[in-house]
Formats: sequence, structure tokens, C-alpha cells
Amino acid sequence: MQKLIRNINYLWNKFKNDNRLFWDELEEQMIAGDISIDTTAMILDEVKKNAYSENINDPERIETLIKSEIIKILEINKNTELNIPHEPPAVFLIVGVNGTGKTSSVAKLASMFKKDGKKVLLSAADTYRAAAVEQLQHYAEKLNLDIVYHQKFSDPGAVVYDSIEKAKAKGIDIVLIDTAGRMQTSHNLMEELKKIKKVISGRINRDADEILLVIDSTTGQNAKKQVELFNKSLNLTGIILTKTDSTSKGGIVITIKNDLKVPVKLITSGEKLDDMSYFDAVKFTDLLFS
Ligand SMILES: Nc1nc2c(ncn2[C@@H]2O[C@H](COP(=O)(O)OP(=O)(O)O)[C@@H](O)[C@H]2O)c(=O)[nH]1
Ligand SMILES: [Mg+2]
Repeated sequence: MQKLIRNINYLWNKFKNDNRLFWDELEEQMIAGDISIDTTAMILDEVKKNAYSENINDPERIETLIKSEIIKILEINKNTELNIPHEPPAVFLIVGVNGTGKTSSVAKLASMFKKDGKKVLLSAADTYRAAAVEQLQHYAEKLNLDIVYHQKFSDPGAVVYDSIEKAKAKGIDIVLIDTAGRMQTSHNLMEELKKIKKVISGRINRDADEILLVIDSTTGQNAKKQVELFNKSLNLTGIILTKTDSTSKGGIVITIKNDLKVPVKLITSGEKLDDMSYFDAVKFTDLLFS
């Protein structure tokens, strides 16, 4: 990940005689790091207030103040736990735009649960590309897991129906549903996903236990639009933030949390199966500043 604020010491010295320029530069860097304008202003207002009232004259302590404001935001209603009901199977729906990392996140989740001793079933509801099913089959083989798939272009709702029925019959603990990310229009995609959601609630008499949107951390401010769009149609329970090992700007997490109130529950940091972890506000903020 890219460092959120570069060279705070240098800036401090450069703008020694003009405080305003120093703060302006910080603001610019934070916005460039994908923190929204409003949230950046909120953070810096608080930081300035504290810096003045405590008479802080040290750029490193100002950085610490920014860090603690960010942690504060990320820890509000922190809810990274995945919802696993008492009565199996738990059903997790994984959604998101193409290429964000849905299928690989399904595999990483599966690997995580398998290590916990859970019985996992993969559901290949991205029926729009043959390669998508093959990719999931490959993971199922690698992890030695059950998988339900149909033919290309078949109804994804039917795949989900069969998956949940099979899970019930075989005493599966968790069903992980991989979905398509692209269709002719986002309207079609949302309608398709809503249909899948209905199939799920029809089978388990409750909503899907998790509806997780996969967001590629390198997409920048567009990620905010994706969260808004999917959340409006599907009522997300959380977000999986992928590719944090790349040169992404982590500020988008703060925007999602503060502006949209959807919790980031998991992050991935590489292509290996164990490159997934629960989101940790303090660790993540450390990463933003290191
Ligand atoms: N470096 C890196 N690559 C990732 C990560 N997560 C996913 N990818 C890669 O992103 C690409 C798209 O992933 P995929 O799961 O097929 O996306 P999908 O289209 O949403 O199903 C693949 O090449 C993945 O290996 C990550 O955390 N770090
Ligand atoms: Mg996929």
C-alpha cells in the first residue's frame, strides 16, 4: 500500500512560516489517498483543534493525531465478525465487479473455514463465463471441497438452489456463493443478484447470512460508487477489500466506513490462499502510515 502522508517532516520545515500551507498540503495528500473531501475535513478539523489546544509543535505528533482520528473512525461500530447462524448451513453471497477478486476471495474464505474444521461447499453461480466455473473447480480440487455448478449460461438461481439443498442434505456448515460481475447493464446484474438473494431466503427462511461486496483497493474513488450501487440493491453486510499488497491507496476504507457506514470485514494481501485476514483498524492504520 502507498503511504498516506509523505514526508510530513519535510512539509513542516518547508512551510514553517505558513501553517495554512502545511495543512492544505496534508489535506491534498489525504484526498489523493482516496479519503473523501468531507471525511478529510472532519479528520483535520479535529486534529487541528487538538494540535492547537495541546500546543503541539512537532510534525510527528501531528501525524500521530491524524492516525488516532482515523482509528477512531474505523473502530466506530466495528463489526468484523462474520455472521454464522446456529443452524447450518450458513450462506454467504459474494458479489462485486469483474476482476475485483470475488472467486479468489471465495477460495480464501473456504480455506480459512476449512482450517477451522468447517465443512464448506462452493457454489458456482457465475454462469456467464466458462472460465469462472473452471477457476472455482480448480480451487475446489485444491482444497478438496464439494462444489455445485451447472452448464454455462444456466440460471444462477438454480445453481444456488441446488447448492443449498445439497448443503442441507450433506450437513455442510457454510455455502460460499461466487457470482458474476458483469452483465449488459448494472441494472441486469442487480436484478440477477436480487433473484439469487430471494432464492437463498426461500431456502433458509432468512436472508443470506453475509452479503459481502468485493472491492479492489486499487480502484480509488470509483470504489465508493460500487459500494453505493451494490448496497442500495442488496443491503450489504460487509466488504472484502482486496489487493492491499499492491500500490493501492488505503484511504478508501476510511471513506467507505465514514461516508457509507458499511464495515470492511476482511482484507486480502496476495494471491496465496492464506493471504486473507480479518480487518483490524489499528493494524490497517499502521499500514497506512508505514
Ligand atoms: N496481488 C493480489 N492479487 C489478487 C488479490 N486478490 C485477487 N487477486 C488477483 O486478481 C485477479 C482477479 O481475481 P478473481 O478472483 O478472478 O476476480 P473476480 O473476477 O472478481 O472473480 C486474479 O489474478 C487474482 O489472483 C490480492 O489480494 N492481491
Ligand atoms: Mg470470478
